Amino acid sequence: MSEEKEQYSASNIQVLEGLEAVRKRPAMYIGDISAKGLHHLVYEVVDNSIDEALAGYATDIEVTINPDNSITVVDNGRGIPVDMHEKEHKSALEVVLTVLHAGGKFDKGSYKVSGGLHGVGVSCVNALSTYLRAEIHRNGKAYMLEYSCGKPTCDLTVIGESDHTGTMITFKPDDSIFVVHEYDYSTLANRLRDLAFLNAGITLTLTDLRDVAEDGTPRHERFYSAEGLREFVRYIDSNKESLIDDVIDLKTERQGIPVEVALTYNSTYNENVYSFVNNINTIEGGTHLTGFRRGLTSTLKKYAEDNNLLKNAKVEIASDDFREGLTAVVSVKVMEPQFEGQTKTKLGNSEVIGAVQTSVSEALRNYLEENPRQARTIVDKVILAAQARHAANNARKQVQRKSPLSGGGLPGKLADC
Ligand code: 0RA
Repeated sequence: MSEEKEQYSASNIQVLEGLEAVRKRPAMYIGDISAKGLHHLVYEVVDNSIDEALAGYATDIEVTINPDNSITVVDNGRGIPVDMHEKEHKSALEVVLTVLHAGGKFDKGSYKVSGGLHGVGVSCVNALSTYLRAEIHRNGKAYMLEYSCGKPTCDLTVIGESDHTGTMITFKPDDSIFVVHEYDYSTLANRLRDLAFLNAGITLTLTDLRDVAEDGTPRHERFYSAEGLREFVRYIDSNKESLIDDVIDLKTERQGIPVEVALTYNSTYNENVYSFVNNINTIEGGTHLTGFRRGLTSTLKKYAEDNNLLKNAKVEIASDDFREGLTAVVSVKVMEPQFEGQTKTKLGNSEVIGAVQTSVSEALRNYLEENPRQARTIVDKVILAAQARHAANNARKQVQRKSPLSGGGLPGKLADC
């Protein structure tokens, strides 16, 4: 065997061993093999198309649940390159579909959302699917490549001419690996809706071919947001009474960390803050959320003090008071995110605290100075929250003083024991 060929077969063996490892310990790669893991496969594929859209080459991403619970994801990007890589005897397409962590291999230095939570890429989806088919439209041609459980079942084949570019991936999750075999429409719809809000300007659609009306039309939804996070917050608060005219939208960048925040205050007493890192919902929060809270609290406090708005408050204001009735979405892009916590959805990068805090402080201060009426409304709400908290504390103390359980020892009945 020539040296080149030897290298080629060696790398092929590595690839197969890699994908075999995924099949042996799927949970290590996709979190779990329950409904969550099953849906995660779709997110891995969609995330690659989102990256292509964020790079400016794709505008539409279509997700279809097929009648057999296989999934098809189509984008109108450049199409994954199919030309043979000289040395490796492999096309970029083969690499993407078979090499673990191939996602970040191209375009270094961009915020790959596909390098996210599990960041395992399409190769894992391939390993965990009894069937995977990639159809690439590029160079005026349509190409096709198919796999079964990560093993190719054909060579890269030209299947015709094409007048457009894009990528289509169809996969059928392996029923012998997953304990749930059916896709849940709303789970996918919710994720695609989030993605549309988080990535303004991209159109995502979901079509369910298992659910077809009598007139032949399948269940279908389109998710698109022109304004992004601002619309996200409006959507979250759609049946709440807003205290300010419109959602505050802050978009900045610090230390190479793009930070986007949208926030509003409503008349409820609840805080409702969603945070995302590289499009991943960080339900456990983390350093970006800490930075946001610090920036919000210190800026509002300083604004209120500087404008002498606290003189009527007569109570001390705590940081919780700044969050009553707050609805916000915080979205940051971090080059090398460190995820921690029970579900690996807590951002750990310490440098993000300062970046977000400074970004939020500066942008929010500008907003407050330019919108004194809205600023006043927010500060009044904060003062009210502080007063309510003090009143509640006092009331509690009063009740406790009157209770036989407080102060002068145990009540009679228990005293003898
Ligand atoms: C690397 C290079 C190029 C495209 C892509 C990756 C690509 C990947 C995916 C995954 C899903 N959809 C995608 N679309 C594109 C393009 C290189 C070039 O054309 O110069």
